[in-house]
Amino acid sequence: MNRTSVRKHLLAGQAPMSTGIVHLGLGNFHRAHQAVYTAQAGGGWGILGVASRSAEVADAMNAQDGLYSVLELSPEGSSISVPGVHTGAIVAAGNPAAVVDAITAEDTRIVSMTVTEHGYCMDPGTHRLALDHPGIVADLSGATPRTVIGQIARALERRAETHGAPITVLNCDNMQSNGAQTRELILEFLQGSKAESWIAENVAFPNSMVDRIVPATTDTYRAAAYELLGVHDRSPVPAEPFTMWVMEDRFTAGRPAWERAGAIFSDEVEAYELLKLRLLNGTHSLIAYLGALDGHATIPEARATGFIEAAARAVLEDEYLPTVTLPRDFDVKAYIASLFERWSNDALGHRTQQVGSDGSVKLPQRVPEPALELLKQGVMPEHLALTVAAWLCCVVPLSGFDPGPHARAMVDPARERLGALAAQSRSTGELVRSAIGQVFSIELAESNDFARRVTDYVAVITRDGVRAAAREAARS
Ligand code: CS2
Repeated sequence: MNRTSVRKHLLAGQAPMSTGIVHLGLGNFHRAHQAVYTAQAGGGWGILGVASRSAEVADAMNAQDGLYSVLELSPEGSSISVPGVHTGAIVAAGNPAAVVDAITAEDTRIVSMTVTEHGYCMDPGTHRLALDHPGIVADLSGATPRTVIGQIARALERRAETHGAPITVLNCDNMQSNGAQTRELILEFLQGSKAESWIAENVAFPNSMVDRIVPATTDTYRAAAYELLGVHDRSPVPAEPFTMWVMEDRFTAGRPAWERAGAIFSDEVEAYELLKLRLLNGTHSLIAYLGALDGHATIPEARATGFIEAAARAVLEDEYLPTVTLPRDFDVKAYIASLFERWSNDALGHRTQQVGSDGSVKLPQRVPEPALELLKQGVMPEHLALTVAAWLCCVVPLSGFDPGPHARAMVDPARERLGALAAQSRSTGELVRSAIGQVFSIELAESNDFARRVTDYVAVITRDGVRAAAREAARS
């Protein structure tokens, strides 16, 4: 695969690019989202892609002239394009100093990230930097930084000490107030540093809301990409046709004309963020956990199952929707209809195992705040309790219960910790309370009613099955 062989699919055309953007997290999401917007915006902006650990994607892209394809799949048909906007790809784990150098370089004007919720070393309860995280401890000791926060912080410090050119830090992960949150974490890391006042003047941290369903690459997608491209792509990215990006227009060193590609610049990003995190991501999690426990490999399969669709509608409409403020002139009915249509995309086959993975870092962004809000109003959020219970049943060993292959395949950084908690706990109630306290927040764990509901649902799922638990939630 090279520029000539895929010329007719190239979005960025043949124009020369320079690296204005360093992007941390060269996963499929970035490659089907920001990279596509940047290619379509034109203007010569190039991206240096930084993979966190695995060399697979970076090697494939470097062997292909920085190229890969985006395979858009829906029941209406498929199409392919090649963003062609990366100037190179490196791997952070093998060369952390190169990452700091790249962010420090004077012609880098934006550093952006999709490193997942897990990548920020943030304490989920306090939303502060986890100062006991081994990566943060090591980075603070003065070693070459390896965490994303450490790398950006040290690079900002070096920019302040050397050329002083301004830069924008653009978080593109599914986190509440993602820009402001990143700023807090970086300032905590740099506490007492001389760079603090320079950062206040020269670094912007716009909030952004990103949206596109992008599964992991498999051989099936490689074969489909080959059919449409006519050449082999080692690393194509499957994606749904829908894409959305809303961000604040605060960039201290310029930006691509992303609006040309359909991005929305808005002063209501927080409203969009919460709407998406709760209605889309929160409901998605419930579909994934109920689906996996009911034996479904994919989200469209799960969503087509009557009791799961009913639970999804209930959590979305009765528990998430009342806790958000809609952006101005927003057609929420059409948005909800489009979510159910997007989850039905069986040409894409997004896996329950993928959406269910990393629940211990994803769910804290989705569940506790709406749950607490409803509890304060005297309303028991039955389906939020069911979400937490179904997640626990998927990832915590519960005696005599087999959650099935899709749940067993879920990856979660807290699996070991939760396994230890399960071993120490004298009852399911004790396990549930400690898990909620450690993963979500003490405040939620202290709501005895909520913890009791979660405990009840865990008991019903393990004794009578997930369908019985969903029936109970629907009745309550
Ligand atoms: C999903 C998201 O895996 C998950 O938790 O909810 O990756 C979701 O597909 C994207 O945020 C859609 O924009």
